[in-house]
Amino acid sequence: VHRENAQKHIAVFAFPFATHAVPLLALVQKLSESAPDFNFSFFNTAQSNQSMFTKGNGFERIEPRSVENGLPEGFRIGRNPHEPVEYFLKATPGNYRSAVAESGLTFDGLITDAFYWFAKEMAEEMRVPWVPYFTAGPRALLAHVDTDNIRARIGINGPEDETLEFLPGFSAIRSGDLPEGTVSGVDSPFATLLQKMGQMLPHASAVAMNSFEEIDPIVVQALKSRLPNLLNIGPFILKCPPPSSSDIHGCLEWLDQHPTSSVTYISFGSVITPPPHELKALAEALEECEFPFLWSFRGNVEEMLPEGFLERTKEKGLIVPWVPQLKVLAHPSVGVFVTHCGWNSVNESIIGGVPMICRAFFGEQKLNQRTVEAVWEFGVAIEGGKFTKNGAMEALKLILSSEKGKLMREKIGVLKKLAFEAMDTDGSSTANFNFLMEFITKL
Ligand code: U2F
Repeated sequence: VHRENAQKHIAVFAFPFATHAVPLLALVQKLSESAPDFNFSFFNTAQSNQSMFTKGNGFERIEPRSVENGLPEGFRIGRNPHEPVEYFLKATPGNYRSAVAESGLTFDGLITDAFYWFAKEMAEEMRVPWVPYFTAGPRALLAHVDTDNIRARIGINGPEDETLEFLPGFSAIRSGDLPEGTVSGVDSPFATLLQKMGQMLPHASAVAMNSFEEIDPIVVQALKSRLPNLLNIGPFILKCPPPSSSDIHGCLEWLDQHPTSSVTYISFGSVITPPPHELKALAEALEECEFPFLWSFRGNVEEMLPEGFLERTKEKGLIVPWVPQLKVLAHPSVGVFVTHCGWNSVNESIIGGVPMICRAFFGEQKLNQRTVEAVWEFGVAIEGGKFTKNGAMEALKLILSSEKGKLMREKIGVLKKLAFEAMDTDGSSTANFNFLMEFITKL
């Protein structure tokens, strides 16, 4: 192929749901800053691209390109957040193939969300390397890479309390904690996607992930023996923090008015709103405990929280639709994070050194929750897996006003230090990022 200049071009395939595309774009942004000879095409749904490519954010040489979202005409988002994902997966990989063909471009490399196992085949056709980016943690990745092995050892749909001693680092993990689709719900399209991902990743050129080696050394070692060039490059948000403009509700100033480690921060990420009876139970617990709280709330507050709650707690609580979470968790006033255990939230809690109360919902969140509680021991899972008033009160008191809570804060402080060290100029994640950079620039 004749080229006009020495510019090389990399195709990037994003997964447009939950917090997947944001960290992938952050990685591409940093790669593009360090590799001026490269152009990037960011293939993603138009909607997801629109939410990220805002003017003035420094995305030179990264071209957003649209792929079909697969939604039927007139589709309206209902209560089930997984529905658009199912439609999208039906259109995939055809939508990526046609978007690449329509671009008319020739690419020198393929960087994709790790979910896209099919990119391996496309990369082979293009005769270029494939670098998948896994946006969750090392334990989830090991569960996916070893899915066939795990199924052979403990079967499908077996008892949920069997521990996984045979998997490195997993002796405190029970089969019921594994990511959805590993040994239960195995017939869903998503389970198939994850299984194929696990089978295909060992054939990638390198596998990048948003974590750091010191977080879970045994598991990372096991992954290194299974995957070529495993590159933990995170917590990447330290290298590429979100734009600082977003504290429109004045959360940080509000936090300034509270004593150290006193505030409960609550968020369930970008996809989930807990069911009404659980929200009510959590609200009642907050009201009775009288700890100050900051709540990033998805949905209609008046409708979903107990009658009169807002008025009664206005001195104690601040409820807003979105907060600058990284900064909130890094604020000294925050004492505990009530979370769904999405991987980005776990990373940010570690960066802030804030213990967690976990209420996992889907995907690999239960595995993150179990790891926080039983391996790292700097948080608790909510009793019975769902919010009740008593369960929430117990957990809040444990972390905010007991010796055990203090110990948890110390333990997460240790991992916080390791996270910052990994991202330091001579840290492991920096070395891994530099390796990735070199790999790309040699293309
Ligand atoms: C999916 O996760 P989610 O998007 O539901 O949750 P997180 O991974 O925790 O990411 C939420 C991000 O949104 C930010 C927050 C995180 O970076 O800082 N945020 C914010 O800035 N302000 C707010 O008020 C609320 C949130 C999935 F559900 C998980 O299971 C996966 O682990 C994850 C990564 O693959 O994606």
